[in-house]
Amino acid sequence: MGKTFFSACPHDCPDACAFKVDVDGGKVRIEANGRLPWTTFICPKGKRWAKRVFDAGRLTSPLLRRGETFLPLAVDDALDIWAERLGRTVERDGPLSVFLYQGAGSLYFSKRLLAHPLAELGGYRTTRGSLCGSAGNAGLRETFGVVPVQSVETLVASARALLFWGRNVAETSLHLLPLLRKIRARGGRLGAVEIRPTATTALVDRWWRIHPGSDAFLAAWLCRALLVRGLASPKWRSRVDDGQAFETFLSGLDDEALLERTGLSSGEARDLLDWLLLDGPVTHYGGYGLQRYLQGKESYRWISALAVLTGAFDGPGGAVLMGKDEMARFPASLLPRPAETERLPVATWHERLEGLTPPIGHLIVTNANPLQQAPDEKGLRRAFASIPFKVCLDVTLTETARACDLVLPVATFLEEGPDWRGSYWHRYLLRSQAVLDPPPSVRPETALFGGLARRLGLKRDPERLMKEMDDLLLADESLEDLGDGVYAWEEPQFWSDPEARAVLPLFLPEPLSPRGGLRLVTVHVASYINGQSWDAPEADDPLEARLTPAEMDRRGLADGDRIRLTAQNGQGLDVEVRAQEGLSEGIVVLPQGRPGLNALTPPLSSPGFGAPYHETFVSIEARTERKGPTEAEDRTGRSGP
Ligand SMILES: Nc1nc2c(c(=O)[nH]1)N[C@H]1C(S)=C(S)[C@@H](COP(=O)(O)OP(=O)(O)OC[C@H]3O[C@@H](n4cnc5c(=O)[nH]c(N)nc54)[C@H](O)[C@@H]3O)O[C@H]1N2
Ligand SMILES: Nc1nc2c(c(=O)[nH]1)N[C@H]1C(S)=C(S)[C@@H](COP(=O)(O)OP(=O)(O)OC[C@H]3O[C@@H](n4cnc5c(=O)[nH]c(N)nc54)[C@H](O)[C@@H]3O)O[C@H]1N2
Ligand SMILES: [Mo]
Repeated sequence: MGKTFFSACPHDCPDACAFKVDVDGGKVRIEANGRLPWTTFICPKGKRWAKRVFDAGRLTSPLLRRGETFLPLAVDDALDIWAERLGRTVERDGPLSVFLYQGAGSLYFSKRLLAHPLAELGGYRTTRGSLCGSAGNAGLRETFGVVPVQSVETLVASARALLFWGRNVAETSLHLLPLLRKIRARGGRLGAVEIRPTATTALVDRWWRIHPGSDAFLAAWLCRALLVRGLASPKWRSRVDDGQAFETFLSGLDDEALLERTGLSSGEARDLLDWLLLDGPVTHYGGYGLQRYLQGKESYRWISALAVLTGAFDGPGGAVLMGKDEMARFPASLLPRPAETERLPVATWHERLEGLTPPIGHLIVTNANPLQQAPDEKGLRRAFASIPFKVCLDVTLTETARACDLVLPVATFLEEGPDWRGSYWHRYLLRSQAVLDPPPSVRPETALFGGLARRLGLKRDPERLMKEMDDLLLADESLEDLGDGVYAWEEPQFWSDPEARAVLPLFLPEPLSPRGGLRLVTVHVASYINGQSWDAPEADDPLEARLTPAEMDRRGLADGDRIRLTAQNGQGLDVEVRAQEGLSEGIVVLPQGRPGLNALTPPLSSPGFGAPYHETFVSIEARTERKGPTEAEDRTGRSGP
């Protein structure tokens, strides 16, 4: 007889789906748990977890580096070594000699508990900002004081128009698609501002193609047009701090110069203006791609200003949104409170190692694969090599794990619990149960950090704290138990708050100047999440780059040709090339999340501590004669170590 459990997709995906997991004789099936109304189906990458837990590519034993190879060892021995090395480093150089690097591998709440042993030791160094949305969030916070929240329910019930600013929901937020059909069915309209045709531009009514990084200029042109024509929301002035200064700034701008930066003709821009003004409230639905530039924060400030002028404060359905804090209901009493921390920018921390006192002697990487997902692979490898002891906790032997001294396999969410997660899209919380036992030499991550804590004589044990967290959340009266592990929360809404206000921008960013070569734009794709591409259907396919047909002609390239991309840092990557109509000029597009790609991206930190991946420039060279690449290099499209 099979058994049914309730769980949740662990992915860093806005949809945060509720899972119903059936286990029968060791066979696992993952289905939609419709108690969460937006979980209408489970996508292939969520379903893959049912196989992934049994995949041969999974780590099943701790590994200790011995020269160029790894030796398997028992969990207890691995924890002894970890505790001994960590204890010795802290004793010699103090707590800040430990660096904790945590990524977005799993969004379960228990991941927040892992730092407790380090906090109890006195503190640690860690990253500041994220590889993901911190530039855009900084722009929203500067404008509104917070990252504004609009519920899915309000969007679906009240928005008359949705304008996607680069947000490619048809690949990256599939559970929104049925809701878009609902919005359309009641007469709502969909539009997009993009730099290339996407699955999302294919489904909206209208889309406008702009130059990369030019959203702020388009938004400024639209703001100016609204004010000059007297068509801005009549109430906007009462919700901003210095409307006069904003108007004065806009009155000094030149329409033609603004539009030139965007690549739109004045006719196209006026079409967009008319479209925004057709009727009813507009939600500006911002993406992550448009803030992966040095001025990503400013793009969000200007889209925010436009949202205020198009009536975001006027009534339900008007808004600007991007994401929100999926950890909002994590019990504050369980946050690690280290006496000391030092945060270094997530995209450039490794460049600062040399000057640090105390030096970093011990690196812990968990839920992250920076050697694949963070910029400047080569620089990071150099930094890793300079750190005496490095521990990586993961499900598979990633690029990052391979560069560490000790690798600890972790249990998956199906093998650990009860645990909880929230969403950066909807307002539900999900409680997951353990469904399976982990493989014999694999432990839940909280147990590994708990084992570390016990060996160091510490009291804050993450495994015990996870139980405390479960008790606190079960007793939380602000959560409504809907059954089957789904809890609803009446999340405070920003736009309907009468106190909510905005501070509008008073300058425009410098226009992006091309720095020679093509701008490399990397995008998220439907079939896998972030860097977790190892078991995706296309894992063995060559990486495919997209160029405009004109660019292909200029270079004498045909679909399927092999080319080498060489970045300004001298690093190269071999890919296949294919023409795509409708791409913005001067760019080459690749899917993110594949090994070797971030060898090309420079270590830059953008205002708000984001990672401006799209400030990467490459030259192209045809590789008709392929000499010498090994079969493995061939398959992954990698160009070298
Ligand atoms: N299936 C799947 N879902 C995911 C993810 C995944 O990897 N796979 N990742 C999750 C995570 S962590 C994130 S952060 C989100 C990302 O979600 P999205 O923001 O939807 O995805 P991106 O591909 O980063 O960027 C979206 C679009 O921005 C466009 N773009 C690039 N530059 C500009 C610009 O200057 N202006 C404008 N207007 N558009 C521009 C790109 O062409 C791209 O189509 O998706 C989440 N959901
Ligand atoms: N060039 C380029 N690079 C990008 C992007 C881009 O658009 N272009 N997008 C960026 C974005 S938006 C993001 S969010 C980052 C994501 O990059 P990361 O934060 O590194 O996230 P992932 O690659 O999803 O997952 C990291 C690792 O976590 C592991 N993992 C899964 N579950 C667990 C667990 O329970 N415990 C532990 N210890 N490990 C687990 C996975 O196996 C995986 O190896 O990538 C960024 N990198
Ligand atoms: Mo992300």
